[in-house]
Amino acid sequence: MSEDAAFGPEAIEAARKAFAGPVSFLKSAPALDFIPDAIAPEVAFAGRSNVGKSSLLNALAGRNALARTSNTPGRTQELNFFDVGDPVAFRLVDMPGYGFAKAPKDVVKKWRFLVNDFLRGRDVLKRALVLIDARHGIKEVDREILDMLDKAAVSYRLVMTKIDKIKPTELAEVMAATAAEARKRPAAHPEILPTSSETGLGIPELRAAVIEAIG
Ligand SMILES: Nc1nc2c(ncn2[C@@H]2O[C@H](COP(=O)(O)OP(=O)(O)O)[C@@H](O)[C@H]2O)c(=O)[nH]1
Ligand SMILES: [Mg+2]
Repeated sequence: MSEDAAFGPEAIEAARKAFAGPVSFLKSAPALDFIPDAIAPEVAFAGRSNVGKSSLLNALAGRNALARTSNTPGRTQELNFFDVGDPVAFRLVDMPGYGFAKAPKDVVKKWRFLVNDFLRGRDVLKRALVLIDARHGIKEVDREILDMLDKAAVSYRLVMTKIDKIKPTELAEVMAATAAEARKRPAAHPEILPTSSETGLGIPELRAAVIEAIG
């Protein structure tokens, strides 16, 4: 994909080094009262439950069990903070998943308030990465968070997950359709990052996208 040329070898190498040091779980915040002091730039990860968010965080950090991967969708309804570097250079924020079936209305409501308040009030938040399953493309449930990001003017990038699960021709189609939607959204980066936590494809570029965001 020609878009990959956006990150040169120096940017890729600098990003590799930035993630080579310690990455550690800091804390879990079920409400804004519990979020840590804003002492480092942050990049947040959002996506539907089961999109592969925990797997991607583990792949980024090169750890197997940093963020708990689970086959039980929708269990994490908290903001989880991870420190990268010691002393901390920046933080990754694992946002609660959305869009799982049978979510009680009050859970959805709580998700909406927590995420919206965080996006609007966190001045150290540099960017969000919104994960989209390559097999499905952008779904209606994803559009709520995209709208929230556009309205809060938090810049974001769309990241395709699980690209190992589809054929290259299908990937090209879903990438094109997703990029077309991204171009219409004011806070979205026009380029889509294809990734697979399974094969490692796109992980160096995703690290570079994080470093670019905090830079
Ligand atoms: N084939 C494949 N499976 C993946 C990939 N990423 C995640 N998965 C699987 O998708 C399921 C959900 O992943 P998880 O990271 O827990 O998703 P989360 O709910 O978004 O945190 C798990 O069974 C993972 O093993 C990937 O890149 N390729
Ligand atoms: Mg998860």
